[in-house]
Amino acid sequence: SLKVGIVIARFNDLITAKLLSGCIDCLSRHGIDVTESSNQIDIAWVPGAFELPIVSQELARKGKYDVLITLGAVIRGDTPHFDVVVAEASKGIASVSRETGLPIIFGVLTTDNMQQALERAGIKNNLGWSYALQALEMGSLMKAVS
Ligand code: INI
Repeated sequence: SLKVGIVIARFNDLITAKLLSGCIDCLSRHGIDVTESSNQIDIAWVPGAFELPIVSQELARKGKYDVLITLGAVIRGDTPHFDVVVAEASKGIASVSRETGLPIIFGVLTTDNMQQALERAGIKNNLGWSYALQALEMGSLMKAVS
């Protein structure tokens, strides 16, 4: 019965779209209705990882979701402001989670290059699957302890 919100960055969507498909596959195999008409899952696309916190905050405030998953990919080789984007995304997501009491999974890959990102998005292992499992665990745990 968990309701899951996914906030996903379009920047590096070659990678983030793969994370999303791993995520959806895992949620579906664990009984979440992932069809178009589902009321158990919503997906919001944002321009980049920097925008993940503000949209997560809006979704968290709706009170509709048991857990949020943020998906992004920040690749060091591509940008001199890697550290800024990663720091703002991670600090922002952590503070939204604490302030709203909603578990938010940090599914932002931070890699040195595209090859490492591809390996984590499906070539070797799809971390989107792991983020979905962590979301199911945290969504259930927070329901149980609150
Ligand atoms: N956003 C990402 O999600 N990944 C990146 O690697 C990245 N790079 O390379 O700069 C990136 N930048 C965009 C940023 O997240 C914002 O969308 C943009 O600055 C507008 O606020």
